[in-house]
Amino acid sequence: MKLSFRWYGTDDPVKLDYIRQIPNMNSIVTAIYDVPVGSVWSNESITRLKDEVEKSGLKFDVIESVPVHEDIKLGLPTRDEYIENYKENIRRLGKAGVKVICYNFMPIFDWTRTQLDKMLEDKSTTLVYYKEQLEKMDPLNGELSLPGWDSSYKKEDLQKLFDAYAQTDEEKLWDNLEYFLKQIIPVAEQNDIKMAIHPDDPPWNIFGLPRIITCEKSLDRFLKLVDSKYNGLTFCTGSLGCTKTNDMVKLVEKYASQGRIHFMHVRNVKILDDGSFEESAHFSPCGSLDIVAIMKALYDNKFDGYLRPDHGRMIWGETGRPGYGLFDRALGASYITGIWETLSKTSKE
Ligand code: DNO
Repeated sequence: MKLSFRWYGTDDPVKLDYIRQIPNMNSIVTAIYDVPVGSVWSNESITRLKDEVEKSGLKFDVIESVPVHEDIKLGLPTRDEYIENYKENIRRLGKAGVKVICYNFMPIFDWTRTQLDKMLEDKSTTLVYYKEQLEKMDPLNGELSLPGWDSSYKKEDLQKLFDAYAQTDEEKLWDNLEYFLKQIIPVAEQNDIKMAIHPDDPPWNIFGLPRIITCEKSLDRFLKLVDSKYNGLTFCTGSLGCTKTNDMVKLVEKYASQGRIHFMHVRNVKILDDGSFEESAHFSPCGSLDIVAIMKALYDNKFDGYLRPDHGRMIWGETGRPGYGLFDRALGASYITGIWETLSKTSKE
């Protein structure tokens, strides 16, 4: 297991030097943020980012994300041009030594929460998804504030995208994903980069838009679209695990034993009765997931991919990017390291 930490670049209030001080930290997970989705990343900016990361003593080997342009997801004629750009990014990142690229195939919206600062009993704040709040949200009014949201969309663009997705059902989305993978996976193989799709978060349709990477059946189908180890998963416990219908331990065991998990996002989530959930601290009793059992499933299957503590709450007065402060994620990282060390010292070979 190679411990890693997400960093949003030089504007991130969480400094690389602080991340470096977390025990057992190995790699930075980052991306180029100042270019439009779908364009080719310049070699200069890739080199600058790599140098910055390596200067701090950490490795530059995981990119999250190279985002997929909506035209690819929609299967528009313009997709080929964007796919060529995507391939070029894979080549350039391969030359820079990157080993894993995380991406997702969620229409329009990335991860979605309904409130970013819900106060918990201990007065920390966290991200939540309340079904009731979601039902009142209007994705088209141009005022949504979502954590994984590209705020550069104008109201008119959004309406157009929604109209286009009205013609794109789940099967069409699968076809478009297959088309994309058949072109990019061979390039990933040539450049020794493992592609790792992030599951849909939450793993169900929202705002009437289709979502397909949601459960065991869909992960099986996904992995078969191109049966290469370069076509793999970012296994996000908090995304797949916010519904009781997905058994996290069983799924981690299954896909880790197949060697198809290249990147783990580990976090805990408290599932509420009505299809709502709250993000919680990593410690198992704080949420609905058994983090020790998940880590054991990875350990028993000799997982040697990248793993990052995923979102954290805001604690100790920290402010910043929701889910991505330093303190709670550092606690998560240390908790995970503690579990791993215990497993390695107590498990019989
Ligand atoms: C949320 C993240 C996602 C993830 C993308 C990958 O915190 O896990 O935004 O980066 O879905 O493309």
